[in-house]
Amino acid sequence: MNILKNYLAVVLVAVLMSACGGGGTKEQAASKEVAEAPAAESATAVPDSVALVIEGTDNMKFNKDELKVTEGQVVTLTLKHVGSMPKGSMGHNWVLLAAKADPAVFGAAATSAPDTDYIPQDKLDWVIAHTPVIGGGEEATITFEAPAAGYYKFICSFPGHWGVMQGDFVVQPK
Ligand SMILES: [Cu+2]
Repeated sequence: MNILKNYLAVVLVAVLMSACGGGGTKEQAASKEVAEAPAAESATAVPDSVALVIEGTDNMKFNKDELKVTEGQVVTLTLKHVGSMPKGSMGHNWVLLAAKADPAVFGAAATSAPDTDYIPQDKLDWVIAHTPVIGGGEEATITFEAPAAGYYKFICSFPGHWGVMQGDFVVQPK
């Protein structure tokens, strides 16, 4: 009787060991799937256009401090004023400045340009694109082509706003 018990125990161990050995096949299958993945990814193309939305608030803030696009893309940007204060006291615009522009100098000059959406007309070569000034509950959409790859600044040029209402506009190479 004891001999039979021992024999069964040996058989059981042998079965367990062969079950563990089977795990190797699964691991091999998984690593094969990983190796095939990159080919599928490289087929993804950059879209020709991109739509961006940025919000301005009654607290003098943009809801984003970075926007990213790819060189050559047609950019459709919508600025939404999600507050309720009027354009005269808490107006916002969105201005994309050229890389050579100095935001502080532009912001200071903008205060004397209320009739042109706070875009100083003697500094138009510093402006890549801009929306009009809007008030609470309003929105404005503009379309422009993304400039050359690099880092740009966007600001709101309403008097006193550029210092806090600003962010990076990143243009990635194609
Ligand atoms: Cu503003």
